[in-house]
Amino acid sequence: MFASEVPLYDRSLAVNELVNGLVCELMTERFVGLRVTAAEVTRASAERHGAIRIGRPDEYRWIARFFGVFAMEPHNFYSMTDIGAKSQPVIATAFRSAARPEHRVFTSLLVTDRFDPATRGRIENALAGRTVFSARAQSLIERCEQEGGLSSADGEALIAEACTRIFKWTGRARDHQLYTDLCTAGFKIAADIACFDSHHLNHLTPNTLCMDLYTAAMKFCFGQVDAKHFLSRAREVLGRLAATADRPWLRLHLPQLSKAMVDTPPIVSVDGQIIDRLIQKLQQRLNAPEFHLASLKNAGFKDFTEGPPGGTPVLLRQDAYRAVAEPVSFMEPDGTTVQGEHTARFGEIEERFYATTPEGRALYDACLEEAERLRGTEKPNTNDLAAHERALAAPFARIPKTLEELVEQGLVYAEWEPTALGLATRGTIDTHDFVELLRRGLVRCEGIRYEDFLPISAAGIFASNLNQYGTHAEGAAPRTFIKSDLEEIIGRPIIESATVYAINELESRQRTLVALGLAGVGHSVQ
Ligand code: OOG
Ligand code: NI
Repeated sequence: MFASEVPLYDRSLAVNELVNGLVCELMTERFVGLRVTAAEVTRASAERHGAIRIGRPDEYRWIARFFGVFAMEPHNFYSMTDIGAKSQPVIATAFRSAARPEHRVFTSLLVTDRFDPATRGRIENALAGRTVFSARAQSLIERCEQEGGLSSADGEALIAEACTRIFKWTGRARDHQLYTDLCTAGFKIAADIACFDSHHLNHLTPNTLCMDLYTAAMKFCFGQVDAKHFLSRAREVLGRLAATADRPWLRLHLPQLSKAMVDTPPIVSVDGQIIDRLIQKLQQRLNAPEFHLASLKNAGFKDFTEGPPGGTPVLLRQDAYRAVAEPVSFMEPDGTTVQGEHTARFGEIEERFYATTPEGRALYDACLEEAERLRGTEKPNTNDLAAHERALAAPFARIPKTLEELVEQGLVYAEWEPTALGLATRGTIDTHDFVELLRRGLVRCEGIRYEDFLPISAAGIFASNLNQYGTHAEGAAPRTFIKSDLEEIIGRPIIESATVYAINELESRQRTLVALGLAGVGHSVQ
């Protein structure tokens, strides 16, 4: 549905799959004997999240119940209302499976008390008249809740409601005057919500195995950088990846590979000629007419990647090509139609890394702030990606680049297990300090992947695509929304993912101590 709806989306998926295919080929050179099938590349390239924006609290509750049918539960409360210059009048949570968090939907709710009373009234009035969930959709959701599931046919019917109605882009909107007034007043996000009749998907975000190569490839396809720049950037990025990719990198990026497939292959250094050959092959493919995105209607690629710089494996990196103006027919209150356009749907991409502990997150936030401060008011050359990378290196230097160091410094969550050596020496081990156990080779750990969002990055994405860097509240006394407000709206508790990451780590430590015979009285888990 989305690829047929959104301009350039299918091409961006294809570029990403080429990039991911190349990265996997590079890995088979570095890890001798590693095999990654085409199907595994496709799976690694699939969508990881989507975003929708909701207008009314009662609609938001229906959305929560809808996702409940798919065992997707609300995780974390995000408020965009108070994050400085990039603020937006929305609060949000993300619906995802707690057990299998591969896919998620970032779901925003417009908070109308941020607007002056007259504007607020017009927005609420426009929203009052719509019915996004048909009676059929509502009854299917209710049936699922009452009976603990749906028949296959009912499940299909609900999915059809989602694809043909609830999340469908129709190209039709209402009230061109309200739309124009909201956009002119700087409330494009409100216009995107209030003047449309569905919770149209704003974006769907595939997973990339190498953000820096993907962004360079897209900028090349858009004609923002020339072939020479692309080649030198690709060489730099892949050279670094070839030199640093280790087993934790493989586990993080290709979690579907078996343990044996990750643990057994010897690691060798990759010849520069091999890298050059791979890049030439990629460039040849990108030269095909279908990837000449510059010749299609486009608004180019976003300036810089949000999140940590490349090589700093924490949290989440995100980037996007900018939204293209799409034609919209506005139905007017008097029955006439006005032709207009709307610019909102863009092409995001993400790459996920390790979930940070509170200490790790505080360090990340401090580094980000430092980077912003250093950037100051200087206007960077937006297509000099290498220069941007150099500028981020210093402020982010304090964050270690390997899983081992991140774990040793307590900056990321990990799951632990005993090694064969650990089990063999059970009974003689004289420490239960995990860093020490790790050093002695008695335990091993696997980083826990971050499955959530970053409000500052999200605001950066909102901002660049609305072409509007934040809004300020015009309501007299806008309320500060907190998690329990949204919980009340959706009628169920919002899961704190940080707690879940921490519990997963603690449980794995406990199991490991038991397996090593270290869980006796007087030993606390630390
Ligand atoms: C949602 C922005 C949040 C992300 O990736 O951080 C988001 C939106 O634009 O509606 O999707
Ligand atoms: Ni997104």
